[in-house]
Amino acid sequence: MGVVNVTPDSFSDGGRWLDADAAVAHGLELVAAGADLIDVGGESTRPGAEPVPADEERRRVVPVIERLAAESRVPVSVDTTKAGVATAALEAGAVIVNDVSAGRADPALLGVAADAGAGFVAMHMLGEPRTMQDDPRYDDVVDEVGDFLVERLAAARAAGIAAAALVADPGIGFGKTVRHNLELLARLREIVARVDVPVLVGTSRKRFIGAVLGTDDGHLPAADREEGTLATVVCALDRGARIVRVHEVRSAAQTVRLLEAMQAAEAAA
Ligand code: PMM
Repeated sequence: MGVVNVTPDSFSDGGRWLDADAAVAHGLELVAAGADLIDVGGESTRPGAEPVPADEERRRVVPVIERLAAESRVPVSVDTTKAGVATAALEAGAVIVNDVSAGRADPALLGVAADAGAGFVAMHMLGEPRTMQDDPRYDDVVDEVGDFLVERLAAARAAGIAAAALVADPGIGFGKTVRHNLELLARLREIVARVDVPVLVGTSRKRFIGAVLGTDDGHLPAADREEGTLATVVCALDRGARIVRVHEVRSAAQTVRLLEAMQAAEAAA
């Protein structure tokens, strides 16, 4: 899944694709580089981010989705927590709703996805973007994220979303310390085993990668987290993730192809 953020303030690429033409061109580049899905977002979910009004979010994403849906051969998802934005995005040609609140921020959103027959990504987040990194605590992060996902997937099915349209995401970086993120990745198999739907993982350029790789005098900047991202892509796919959400598709697609070749060789051995 390639990311197109039509926002002024996303942590890794904020402001770069705010112009619709630039965003569409970027999305098409990601498809050419091997993306099987394109995720378009108009509200930054970086830690501390303030919410964006629905009208503004709609104005950012709809023209981009319209053109990407018409001009690319891959499914387009909309990264939103708002039912109104999801409705407009689905009308514009999106076929998946990627909701970092898993249907909690706007209770009408699950019904919108159900009525449209859209796919739905339910992601775990502790708290909300404005406050989620304040002091996240868990007794057992893997168990608690798994419990949450099982509950939200049941809510999505109860709202009428088909089981085959669901995807679960542990929400790397959303209300988690470096240690929580590393543990979720290392023990991803436990989550994969609990949710009976494909698992999506989004680690791309996230802060915990900068924290692990940074020197004592500070974090590694987002632009320098590409190699670290690929290490997490290998880990997530090897432990059963089916979709990885990344900014740099070319290197991730190559990584996926090598992993698949090795898995095929292992199966044939
Ligand atoms: N991460 C971000 C935004 N949306 N959606 C899902 N399903 N999973 C994620 O991990 C995720 C997401 C934040 O990253 P960005 O600001 O680079 O888009």
